[in-house]
Amino acid sequence: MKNKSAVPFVVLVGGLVSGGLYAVATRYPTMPLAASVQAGHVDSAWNGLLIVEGAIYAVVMAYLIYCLIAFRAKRREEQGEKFDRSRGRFVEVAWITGSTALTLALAALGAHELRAIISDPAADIDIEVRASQFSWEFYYPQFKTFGDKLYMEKGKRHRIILTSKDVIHAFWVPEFRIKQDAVPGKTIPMIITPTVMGEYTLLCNQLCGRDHYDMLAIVSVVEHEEFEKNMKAEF
Ligand SMILES: [Cu+2]
Repeated sequence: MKNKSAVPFVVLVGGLVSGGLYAVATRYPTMPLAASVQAGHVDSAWNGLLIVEGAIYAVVMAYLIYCLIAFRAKRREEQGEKFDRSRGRFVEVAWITGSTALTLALAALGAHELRAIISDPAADIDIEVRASQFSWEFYYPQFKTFGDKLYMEKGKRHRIILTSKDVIHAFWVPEFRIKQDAVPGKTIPMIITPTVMGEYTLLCNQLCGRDHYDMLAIVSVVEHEEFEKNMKAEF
């Protein structure tokens, strides 16, 4: 059982390991619900990364198992069979070129999805989000309405205009996958397009003081009529 049988062994066992990983990953998803267009972009970059990492892990593990069996010592005092070094240079070059190409490809994938998230800043609804110790305040300039609940309309592009009154906070709604620091003295815009109706939680994701843990707000994604109705009164 030498180099000749390495390839079919690695393919078979690697296939089994990556199949197992795929089954577990799809059965037990690690991400919360994806409730925005931007979440789709983040998730496809994340899933692409996981698939490549899973495949590499499976191949390396399969080859490790192969080596344990193929080059084992027959008896305690014996040395195992020596590895055939004649193709070492080829393996080395292939590994380095392959992993360099792969790293660049993954960076390109990440850049592609990031560009889809941050480009085209045209928005339907502007929302000024003001963070302070330890609460959130929302202002809708088009409607001249204030509130402490973040209302969003399903399917519309919202420009979140993020500011902070005191220290650094961070805007984070896990279901939208967008996380952005709110920095005093800076105004930071970002686009969020919610796709699933429901209530979510906005969390502060930057340790900002004693009640940081309690710096939460309700995010409510609603249909057009309800959104308009809520904009008529302070909430
Ligand atoms: Cu905070």
